[in-house]
Amino acid sequence: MSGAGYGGGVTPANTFDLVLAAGLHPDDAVMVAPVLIKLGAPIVAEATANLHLFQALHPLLIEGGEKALKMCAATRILRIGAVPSWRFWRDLEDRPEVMVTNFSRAPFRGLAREVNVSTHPLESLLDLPASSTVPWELKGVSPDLDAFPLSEPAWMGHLLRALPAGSRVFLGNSLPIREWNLAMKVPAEGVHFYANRGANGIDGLISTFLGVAASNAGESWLILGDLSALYDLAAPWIIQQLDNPKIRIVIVNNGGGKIFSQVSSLRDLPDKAREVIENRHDMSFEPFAKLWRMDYLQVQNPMDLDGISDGPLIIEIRPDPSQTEAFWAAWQSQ
Ligand SMILES: Cc1ncc(C[n+]2csc(CCOP(=O)(O)OP(=O)(O)O)c2C)c(N)n1
Repeated sequence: MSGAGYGGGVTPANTFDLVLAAGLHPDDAVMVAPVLIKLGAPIVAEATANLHLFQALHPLLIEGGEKALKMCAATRILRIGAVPSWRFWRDLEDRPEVMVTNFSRAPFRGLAREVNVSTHPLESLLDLPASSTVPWELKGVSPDLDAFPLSEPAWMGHLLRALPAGSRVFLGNSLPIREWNLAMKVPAEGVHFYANRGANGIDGLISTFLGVAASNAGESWLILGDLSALYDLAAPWIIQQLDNPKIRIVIVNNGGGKIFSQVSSLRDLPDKAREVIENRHDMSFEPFAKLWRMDYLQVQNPMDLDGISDGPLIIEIRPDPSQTEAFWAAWQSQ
């Protein structure tokens, strides 16, 4: 059951009351979906788990991410795929009584604690006679995006609705991943999600996306932050060599690395220090589009996403900062 670097012969638990899923290649999602359907436990999935592709799983997919997880009393967690980006996951570090069973392509626990954690190759999930007791109900929580239509999370919802069937979507490393997971609903048919995550996650984001887009016959969308875009300005040189450059690079320009404005330990620093940490700026990405002879569109309202050019296209979104702030305040107190 275990391979080199995995759980070292530990037999995986086989009863679960919650599934956390993230970072599954669409082919891996096809492999694990039947097991999850049979298991019947609630699933909190990130977009990159690609589990929305299976209609039979829709009743098990719980909305509201972090908020839903906060109200969750699960003590036996099945994690599938990549390490989840939820705070809930990191807090499991200090909850050794919660049993965590990982099935993943990477032989890492994703938690520093060793007690009550085991890790197994993804394929071995298929051999597991898994069962679920689901002794409690996990309620989904929907964010009220309509009340803040020009906030960053609401823009993720607008983009989700603009994706045609068969699109490949690549989510940038920072807030786009978190905000997309919050706004996530079942997208058009056959939309697949990919992402870069981790300590060096903003490095080469546009280049990585273009690699993912290269073999795609449909549209390919990248959704990333402004600093991440600034970090990889040379990437579009390859576009001229791609067979099917139906490429949309969506830059969510909030004027800096705004993920750092959400880090509680930084909140009390003087504004000058926060300005430096966030690398605040007021740059436009129009000259970037011009440099690489790409079309450019600065969208002001969601309707601007209708009937966009075939591309390659840079879409710059300037979310309304006061609506974004008001959204987060409302969401935190909901
Ligand atoms: C190569 C590299 N350097 C630094 C970081 C740390 N880091 C994580 S997110 C981030 C800021 C990203 O800013 P932006 O792309 O504008 O997205 P936002 O936070 O506004 O969503 C930085 C610098 C990283 N992930 N990768």
